[in-house]
Amino acid sequence: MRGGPGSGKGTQCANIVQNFGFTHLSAGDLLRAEIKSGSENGTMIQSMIKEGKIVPSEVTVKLLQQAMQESGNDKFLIDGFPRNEENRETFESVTGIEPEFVLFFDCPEEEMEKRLLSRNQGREDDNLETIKKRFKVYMESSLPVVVYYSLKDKVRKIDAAKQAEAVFEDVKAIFNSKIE
Ligand code: UP5
Ligand code: MG
Repeated sequence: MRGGPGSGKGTQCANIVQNFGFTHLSAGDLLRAEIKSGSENGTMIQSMIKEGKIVPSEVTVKLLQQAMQESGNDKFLIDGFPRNEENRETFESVTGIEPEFVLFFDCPEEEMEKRLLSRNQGREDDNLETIKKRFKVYMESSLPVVVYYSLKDKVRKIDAAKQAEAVFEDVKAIFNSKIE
């Protein structure tokens, strides 16, 4: 699943998990847990997130692989990853897994900015300065991954600017058409 910062990925993943039995893996959540755990990479990850930069692929892919193994499930909803071409290439070559399809949450920047500034969950990257950096990295590095998957006809675009309930109706329709 891809979509800009604050487009509602986490919110809709929670809905999808409840209805369709996937394991939700948020790369961002895994990285934030790694900071909290006090691991040796924690300080590096923390400063990358604060700058809105993309953490090196090997770190993120390892965390995703671990979480996949620990889950005991074989259906995954990967949220907020891959964020650049290098992420994608590393994940696909290390795991041998390609996504069945990619949900793309399309939302105007001003709406995402408004949501992030009122989220109030104490995230160190939810301040205007970092948000602007996240948007820039998203446009420059993450959108090309969406283009890559579009060319493989794997992208399902969702209008993520609507209210959360309406967005979920559209998400459900896509999953229902996939899981027959
Ligand atoms: N909200 C949600 N849906 C709404 C709707 N339809 N209408 C109105 N409000 C809505 O939602 C954000 C807020 O909006 C919430 O308050 C929600 O209630 C409300 P949320 O569902 O949290 O949006 P989400 O798209 O998940 O936003 P998030 O901020 O998590 O997206 P990011 O992609 O920026 O964050 P992520 O955690 O994925 O990554 C953070 C950082 O980690 C990155 O910037 C990067 O530095 C690092 N990172 C990597 O380096 N590599 C990775 O692979 C992943 C992350
Ligand atoms: Mg999120």
